[in-house]
Amino acid sequence: MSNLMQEIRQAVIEGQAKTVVPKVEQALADGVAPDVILNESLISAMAEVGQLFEDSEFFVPEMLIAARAMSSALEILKPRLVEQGVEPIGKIAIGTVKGDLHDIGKSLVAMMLEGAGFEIVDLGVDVPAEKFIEAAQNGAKVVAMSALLTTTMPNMKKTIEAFREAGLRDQTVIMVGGAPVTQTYADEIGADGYSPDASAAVRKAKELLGV
Ligand code: B1M
Repeated sequence: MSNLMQEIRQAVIEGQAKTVVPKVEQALADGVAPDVILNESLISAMAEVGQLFEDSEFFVPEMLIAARAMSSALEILKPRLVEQGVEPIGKIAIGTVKGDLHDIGKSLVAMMLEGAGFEIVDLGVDVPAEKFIEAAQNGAKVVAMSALLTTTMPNMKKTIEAFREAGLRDQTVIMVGGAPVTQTYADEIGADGYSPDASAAVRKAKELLGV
C-alpha cells in the first residue's frame, strides 16, 4: 500500500474527516482508482476500528467519529463510483432494518447497485417492515435489507413474514446482507439471496432478476 493510502486509512481510524477529504482528492488526482481507495484504505480502516472496539481500545464515540470520516470520504468517491447515464435495469429499495442505525455498509451496497445501473430507493436506517412493503407497492422489484447487529437480524425475518402477510412475498425479490448475516441465516429466514459484500450484492441482484 502506498504512503498516501496508508495515511488515508490512518486518518479514518483517527476520525480526522478534515484530513481524509483532501487526501482522498489527492489520491484521485494521482490516478488511484476509486474502488482501490474504498477497499484498501476505507473498508480496511473500518475493519481495524471494529477490532479496536472489540479489544476495548475504542469506544462508541471513537467508532462514531471514524464512521463520520469514512462517510465524508464516501461523499467524494460516490460520483466516481457511480457510472453516469445508465438506464435503470430495475428498482431496488434498500434499508437497514428496524432498530439498527448502521448505514455505511448499506450505503456502499446502494452505491454499487446504482453504479451497476439499478434505480435505488434508499430508505435509510431503522426501517420498519411497513416501509419496505410500501416501497415494493411503489414498484421496487427487489428489497435489500442490511443488519449489523445480531439483535436486529430477527427483524429481517419479521419483514419477510410481513411481506407474506401482505400477499407480496411472491412478487418481491428479497436480499439480505450485513456483517453478522450468513447464507445459512438467509436460507433459514426464507430470503431469496445473500451477499457478503457490495460487489457480490450487485452480482446477486443481477442473477436474481435475470439481467
Ligand atoms: Co456499531 N457495532 N454499534 N457502530 N459498529 C458493530 C457492528 C460491532 C460488530 C462492533 C464490535 O463489537 N466489534 C457491534 C455488533 C456486535 C453484534 O451485534 N454482535 C456493534 C455494536 C455493539 C454497536 C452498538 C450496540 C454499540 C453501543 O451503543 N454499545 C451501537 C448500536 C446502535 C444501533 O444500531 N442501534 C453501535 C453504534 C455504532 C456507531 C453509531 C458508533 C457506528 C455506526 C455509524 C454509521 O453507520 N453511520 C458503528 C460502527 C462504525 C461499527 C463498526 C466499527 C463498523 C461498521 C461499518 O461501517 N463497517 C462495526 C464493527 C465491524 O463491522 N467490524 C460495529 C464498514 C462497512 C463497509 O461494512 O457494514 O459490514 P458492513 O457492510 C458490508 C457487508 O456487510 C455487506 O456489504 C458491505 C460492503 O462490503 N452488506 C450488505 C452490508 N449490508 C448489506 C446488505 C445487502 C448486501 C450486503 O443487501 C443485499
